[in-house]
Amino acid sequence: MTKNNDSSWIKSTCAYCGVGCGIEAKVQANGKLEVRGDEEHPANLGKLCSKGLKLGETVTTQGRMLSPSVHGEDCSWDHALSHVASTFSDTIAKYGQDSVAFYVSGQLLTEDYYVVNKLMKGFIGSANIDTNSRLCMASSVVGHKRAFGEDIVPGNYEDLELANLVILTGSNLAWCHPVLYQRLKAAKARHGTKIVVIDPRETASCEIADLHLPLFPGSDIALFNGLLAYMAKLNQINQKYVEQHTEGFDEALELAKRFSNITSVSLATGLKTADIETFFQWFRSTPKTVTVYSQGVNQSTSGTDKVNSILNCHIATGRVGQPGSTPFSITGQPNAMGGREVGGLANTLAAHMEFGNPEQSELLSEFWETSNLATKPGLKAMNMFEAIETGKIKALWVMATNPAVSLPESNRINAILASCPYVVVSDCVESNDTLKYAHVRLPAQGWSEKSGTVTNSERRISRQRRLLPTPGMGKPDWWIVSEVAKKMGFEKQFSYRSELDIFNEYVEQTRLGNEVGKSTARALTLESLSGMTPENYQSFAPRQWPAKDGVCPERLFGDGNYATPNGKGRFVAVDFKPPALSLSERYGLILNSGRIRDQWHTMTRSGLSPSLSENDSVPQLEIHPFDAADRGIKDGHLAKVISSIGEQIFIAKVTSTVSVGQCYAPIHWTHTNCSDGKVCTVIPSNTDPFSGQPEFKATPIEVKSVKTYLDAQIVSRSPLDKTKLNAIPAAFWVSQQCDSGVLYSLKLTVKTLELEDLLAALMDDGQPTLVIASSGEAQRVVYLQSGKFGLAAAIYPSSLAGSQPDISQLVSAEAEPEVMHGFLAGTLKAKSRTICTCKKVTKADIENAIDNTGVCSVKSLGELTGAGTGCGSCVAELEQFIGNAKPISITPYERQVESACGK
Ligand SMILES: Nc1nc2c(c(=O)[nH]1)N[C@H]1C(S)=C(S)[C@@H](COP(=O)(O)OP(=O)(O)OC[C@H]3O[C@@H](n4cnc5c(=O)[nH]c(N)nc54)[C@H](O)[C@@H]3O)O[C@H]1N2
Ligand SMILES: Nc1nc2c(c(=O)[nH]1)N[C@H]1C(S)=C(S)[C@@H](COP(=O)(O)OP(=O)(O)OC[C@H]3O[C@@H](n4cnc5c(=O)[nH]c(N)nc54)[C@H](O)[C@@H]3O)O[C@H]1N2
Ligand code: SF4
Ligand SMILES: [Mo]
Repeated sequence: MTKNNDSSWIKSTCAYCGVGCGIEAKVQANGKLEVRGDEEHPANLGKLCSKGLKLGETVTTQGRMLSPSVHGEDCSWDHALSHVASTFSDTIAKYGQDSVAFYVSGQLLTEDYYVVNKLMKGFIGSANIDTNSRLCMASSVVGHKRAFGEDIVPGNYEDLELANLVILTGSNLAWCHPVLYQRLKAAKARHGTKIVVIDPRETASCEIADLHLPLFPGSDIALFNGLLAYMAKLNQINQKYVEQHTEGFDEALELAKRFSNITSVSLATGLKTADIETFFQWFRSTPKTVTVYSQGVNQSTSGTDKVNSILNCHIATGRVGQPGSTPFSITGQPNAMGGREVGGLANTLAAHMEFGNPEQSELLSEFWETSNLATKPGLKAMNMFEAIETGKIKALWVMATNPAVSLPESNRINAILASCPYVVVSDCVESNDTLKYAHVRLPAQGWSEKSGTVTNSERRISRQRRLLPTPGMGKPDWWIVSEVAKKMGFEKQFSYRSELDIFNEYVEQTRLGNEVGKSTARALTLESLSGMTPENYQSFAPRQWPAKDGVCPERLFGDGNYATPNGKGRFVAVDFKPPALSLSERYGLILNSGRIRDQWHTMTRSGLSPSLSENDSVPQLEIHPFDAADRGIKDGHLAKVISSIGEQIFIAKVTSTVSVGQCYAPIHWTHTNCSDGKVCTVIPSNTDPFSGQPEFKATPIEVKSVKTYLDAQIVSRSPLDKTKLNAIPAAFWVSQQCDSGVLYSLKLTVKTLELEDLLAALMDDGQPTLVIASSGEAQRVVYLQSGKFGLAAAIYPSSLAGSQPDISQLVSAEAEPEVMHGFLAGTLKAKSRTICTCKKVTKADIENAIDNTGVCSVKSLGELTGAGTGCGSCVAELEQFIGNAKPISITPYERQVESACGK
């Protein structure tokens, strides 16, 4: 049977990033979910990255929220929903409609998003609904609206393959959109696409870069304004296009001219003039250019202006919405795009209809049959939390996001959540940092149980299909919201029978006033999807919008007609401003934050996969060797990050992929799985004036070493009590999911500690010790539970860290008794770090293959070990082992040395 007509494989969409890969899933005899790439899905044509491939490991009932609860007591759905509905209604009656708020997420399905937006903006009559897209895409949204007149990504993924020059700026595509990165890499192999990476760090994406521009954090506008001025100076502006299809060019050029001299660009960006020149020349001589940008651009106090500085260069050359030639804002979350479409952001209405357009408001009121439509934009995420702080908002409903971790100023946000009179949280897990503050907890269906639609970064709508039954009492988010809406008195408008009813309503909404030429028209339309039957919806194949009858454009604005009232594209005059906070004597390093390859956000899902935890299992602070040496910080030891608003401990990773003076920390660890490592604790909330997006990537900090004497590791079948963990004399602990158990790594501040005493402090009584074995300086113990392995632990001097075995092997389902005995005898070998997650190839496997066979290419290494032959995300690292990591321009480290030598 061929892959595609075996009906036991169900097609759906990956749970994670905005590439929106199609998957096929099959429930195996043991109940586990097998996942493979869907060869028919246009986004990925069968490919998946490590996270997609390991989705099956994350669908577990372990740790799921199973029942609704009110004030800590499990209860019926009816009770919980009535409680929410009456508290919201009472609050509104007493304090007005702006005293309640929703904080939602790009991880909801379009149908979920549609209903919650409808309830808030249509019936409660306030626009105090915002989403985590505020932290993610808001600057791009405003940039798009300013330049194009509507929030639209004009291009398609194929454009990355058709281009002759691809600029990745503020995007680590290799790790964050891996399948698209692999498509780009394959295109480069076919026709030699030139690739420029603009990023302060040397990232995995630099593997395919012909030029890496490690600019100073936040200096993008100087570079792109310099590019615009350069193009104008050399008469490379597409004059005809600019005259016919655009406005505002002269003003934009006027400001850009501040950087008409390459030396001034070099001073502002820290880049070598020769590199700037090369970049400018390539842009000038390559009509087929795609600029991909993401959080290094958006998450900045000048994020919106950064976006427009990029768009200005594309508009000036007519490189918008052309095959292989377009700007490309790449989206983060699986359905951030769907959310932007239905209107999840506080400053938009619905279906690309906007506040300030009375005709659109009228159409919408009539369509929703409401007299209470919101009349003004609501509060953006940070302002929403500030309004809780000042008592203006009294009831908050958080859905599918974890603000206690992901908003800046974590300590303040946590205090705000603790002080909010009424907090409702809908989530699928039973614990995360935000759920701690919930008065009402509502169990939502998880990815594999949900059904509906999502839109990816290239405007392609795909179905997410139900694959598994829901554990406990979990319900779809749209159902939960609709039931509350009904109980609040909006019975008629929220009586949906299924997600299809909602989808059909949304399709009709995109048609409102959308006839060409009308002042209410938008490019967003799903017209040709009207009136879907259950059969059509079930078999719906991925398709892009605009979805119109007849000929439908594959790209937008390619004909020079924009979505602005007069049809002209707009230049925006922007100027370079440095990040909000500058370095000082006290805070002399700049902290950048972002993602790592194998984890997703706050780890509530990817953290459940043992395989995904094997590559990077602890929160590491990347710091340059010079800065580390200055501060006595050693690789693998603790480093405390201190900023003006807080401090947090990480494990130091000393590396010259970050420049001197800069550090990088991952966003994934939380106080649910770690004592520290929560990066937003140290990040103050400075936001972009237009988009409200926080500056997550440029915080002045200082770093200090933290002395510890002993390391301890504990692996247990069942999780340990966190209160007890927090009470022991450890400067730091972190937990990690492993095969059949949880591994804890601790850094102790005491010079001596008996293992028995440590365990007595952590465990309930009554479990017999099998053996305590001490060999050399280490102490080891194994506990049995009902004759089976229950827990193992070891304490050893911190100086031995790195040479100790990873004891997660002991709890593995396949662990043999010899492994246990080897551990107790101190002969168990250290487990090597996994490099290739897909094929489970470790560092030791790779080093052995190289030593024993002398392989000298990644290809033969792959043939020998399998490494790099899955999703390909580890290839950059494999190149390092082979020793032929390609020199790309110069590394940030060399640049610092050169500038220190006055070159
Ligand atoms: N593995 C993984 N993939 C993911 C996610 C995940 O959690 N894990 N999350 C998804 C989501 S929601 C998102 S939004 C995307 C984010 O995808 P990306 O934006 O690619 O990811 P980040 O790591 O946040 O940041 C990108 C790069 O911006 C660089 N940068 C920092 N400051 C500047 C600057 O001033 N200028 C420039 N030009 N660059 C700068 C950083 O060094 C970093 O390498 O990833 C998506 N994909
Ligand atoms: N310092 C720093 N901070 C950042 C960033 C950064 O680069 N640096 N990036 C920002 C960006 S771009 C983003 S997108 C955010 C992400 O930050 P968050 O949105 O806070 O992170 P997630 O872990 O994705 O949180 C999603 C929550 O929803 C739950 N969930 C998953 N699926 C569903 C569902 O279908 N229904 C319901 N009800 N719940 C569900 C999950 O269990 C989890 O608790 O972080 C932002 N914060
Ligand atoms: S690139 Fe990876 S994480 Fe993103 S959608 Fe595809 S498989 Fe999922
Ligand atoms: Mo994001």
